[in-house]
Amino acid sequence: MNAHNNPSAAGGAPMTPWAIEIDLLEATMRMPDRLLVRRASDMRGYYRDAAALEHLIAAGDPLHYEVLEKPVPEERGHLMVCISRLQPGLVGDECFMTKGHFHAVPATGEIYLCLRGTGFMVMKTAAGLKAAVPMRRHQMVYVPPWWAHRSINTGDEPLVSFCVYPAEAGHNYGDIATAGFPQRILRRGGAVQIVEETANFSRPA
Ligand code: PAN
Ligand code: ZN
Repeated sequence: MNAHNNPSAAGGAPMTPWAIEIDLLEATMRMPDRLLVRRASDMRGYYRDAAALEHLIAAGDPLHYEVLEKPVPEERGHLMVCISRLQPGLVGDECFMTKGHFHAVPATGEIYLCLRGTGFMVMKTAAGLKAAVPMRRHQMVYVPPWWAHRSINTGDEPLVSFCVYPAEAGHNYGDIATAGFPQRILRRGGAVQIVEETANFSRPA
C-alpha cells in the first residue's frame, strides 16, 4: 500500500466522506455529535473580579459558551471542525471570554471564521509576543502555530465562530489557568478597552 491508497494514519479503512449543515445565518451546526458546555462556575480563576463571578454563579450560573463539534480521529491529517458560541455578558467590567489555550501540539495553527457578533481574539506566545485581533461577522482570524488564543465577546449578542484546526492539536489549558493573557478586554459604560495586564499576567488575589 502506498500513500495514495492508504489515507488512514492508523492503516485501517479510510473514513467515508461526509457533510454537515452549517446554518450561516443562525450561526449553528445542525445535530453536532459532541457539545462542550461551560458555565460561569467553570470559569473560576479566569476573571480579575472573582467576587463578581461568584455573584453571577449565585444568581443562576449562566451559560458562558458552547462548542459544537463533529469529532474526527485526533490523528495527523484529519481536520477538526467546530462552532464556538460565546454568550455576551460582563464579569464586573470584564467581557465574557473563553478559557483560552495553547495547543498541546504547539506547532499547529487554527482558523476562526467569525459568523456572528463582535469581539477580540487575544493571543500570546511563550516567548512573550502578544496580539489582540478584532472579531466580527465575515472576519477570518488566522491563529498561527505557537500562539495561545482566547476569544472575547464585547457585544450584546453571541460571538459565534466556525473553527478548523489540525485534529492532532489537542488543548493545553495549564499555562493559561495560571498565567492568563497579557491583555484583558473591559467594557465600561459601553466603551470597550484593551487593558494591559500587570506583572506576570497573573490574576489579582
Ligand atoms: C476552539 C475552542 C473553543 C473553546 O474550538 O476550544 O472556542 O475555547 P476553550 O477551549 O479555550 O475553552 C479551539 O480553539 N480549538 O482548538
Ligand atoms: Zn485552539
